[in-house]
Amino acid sequence: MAFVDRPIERVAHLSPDVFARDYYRKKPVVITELAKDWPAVNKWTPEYFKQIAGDQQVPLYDGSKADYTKVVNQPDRWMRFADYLDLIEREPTDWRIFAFNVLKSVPAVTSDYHNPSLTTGFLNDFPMLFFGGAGSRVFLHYDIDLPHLFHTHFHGRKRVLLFAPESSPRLYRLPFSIFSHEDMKADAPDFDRWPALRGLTRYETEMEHGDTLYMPTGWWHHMTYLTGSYSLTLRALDTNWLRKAHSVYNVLIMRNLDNLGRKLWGPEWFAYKERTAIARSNALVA
Ligand SMILES: O=C(O)CCC(=O)C(=O)O
Repeated sequence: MAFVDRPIERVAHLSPDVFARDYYRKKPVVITELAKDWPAVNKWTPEYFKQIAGDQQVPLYDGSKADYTKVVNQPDRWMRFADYLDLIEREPTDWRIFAFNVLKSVPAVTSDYHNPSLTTGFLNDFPMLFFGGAGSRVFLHYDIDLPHLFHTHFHGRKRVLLFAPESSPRLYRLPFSIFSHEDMKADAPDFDRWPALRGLTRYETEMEHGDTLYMPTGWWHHMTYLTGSYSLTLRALDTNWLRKAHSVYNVLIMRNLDNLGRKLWGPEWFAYKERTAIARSNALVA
C-alpha cells in the first residue's frame, strides 16, 4: 500500500464562525479569495521587488541535506536579490529563499497585505516571504514555533503536500528537530525503504496565484515549486497556553540542544538522529 491521497478542500470565502467550527486546528483548506483585495495581488511582480530591494543580498538554500558544520537554517550562499529574481524567471533551479522576514528586508510591502480576520494572535513581526525556482523542493517539516499558517502564493504554481500531526510518529522525524529524515522523499518515497509511511493520509493541492492555504498548527508540509514563484506566510500562535509553552520549548530549548549536538559531535550527532528516526518509525510497523 502507498499513501492515501486526498485533495485539500478549496473554498472561495470563509466566515470566522465556519472557520472556527470546521477548520481551526482541524484541517487545511485553500481559500481562493482571501487575498483578493490585497494590493499585493497585482503589485508584487518581480519588477516591483527589484525596484524596492533589488540590490539587497539575499540568503539562499539549495536542496542538499543539512550540514553539521552549520547551525540550523544557516544559508548555503548569498546573492543579489535582482539577480536571484532573474534566475528563477529564466530557468529551473534548486535555489530558494526560505523565511525572508518582510519587515526587516522589505518593510515597504507590509501595507500590501492584511492579517486575515479568521483568527487572532498574529505574529506581526514575522511575516515571511519564500521564493523558489521551478523544480525546487522544500523538505518535509513543520514550523518550529507551531503557529497556524496562512500561506498565500504569487506569480506561478506550487504543489503542496501535507500530513496531519497525528502522522508524526510514522514520518521518520529526526530527534531534536522538526524535519523528516532528508533521504525520505515525501513526494515519491520508496515504501520498501520507509515502510512506516504505508497507508498514511497525504493531503495535496496545487496553488495558483492569489490562493491562500490555511495550515493548522503542527501540520507537516512539503512544497515543490512548479514555476519560479513566491509566497507570503502570515503566522498566528494558537490560543491554547500549553501549545504556546510547547512553541517556546521548541524555539528556546530544542533548537539550541540540536545546535549544541552539531557543535560537540558533528557527523556522529547527525548519524545518531538518522538512526533513531528510522528505528522509531519502523518499530511502529515491525
Ligand atoms: O513554500 C516554501 O518555500 C516554504 C513554506 C513554509 O515552509 C512555510 O510557510 O512555513
